[in-house]
Amino acid sequence: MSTLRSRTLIAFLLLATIVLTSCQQASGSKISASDAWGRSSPMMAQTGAMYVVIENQGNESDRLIGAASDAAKTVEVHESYMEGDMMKMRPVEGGLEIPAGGTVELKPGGYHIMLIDLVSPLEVGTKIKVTLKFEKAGDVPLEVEIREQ
Ligand SMILES: [Cu+2]
Repeated sequence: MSTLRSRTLIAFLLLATIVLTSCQQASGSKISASDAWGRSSPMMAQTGAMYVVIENQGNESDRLIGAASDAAKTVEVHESYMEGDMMKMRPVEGGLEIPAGGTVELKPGGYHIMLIDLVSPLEVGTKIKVTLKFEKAGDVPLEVEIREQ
């Protein structure tokens, strides 16, 4: 094989590798979660809330359809809304969309993960485990640090 031909072949293989790698990264839903934290709860509280930033680096949208934790009996995806001047909340119908290439921030006063029937109060400095469930990406386990309000 001549030097020129082998160089062409190497260049072709490199290019093929790059194309394949970038396809793999972009296909489907690619979910990452960061900055997960929970709000500390008073001693007698039955419920708590946690927040997280969810990013989808894939090329298909995904949905956060539920969550589970051993820190609470029931875990729901909630949204906050105003009724008059009262802030209320309700479960997100049909799951929370995480658009392709997009970021959704769960934060106080907005979307949050509701922990209902806490097993024990959420104490500052401790950590709980919460698993987010996505329609396409499946289970995403999180370590959630409990912070001051
Ligand atoms: Cu809530």
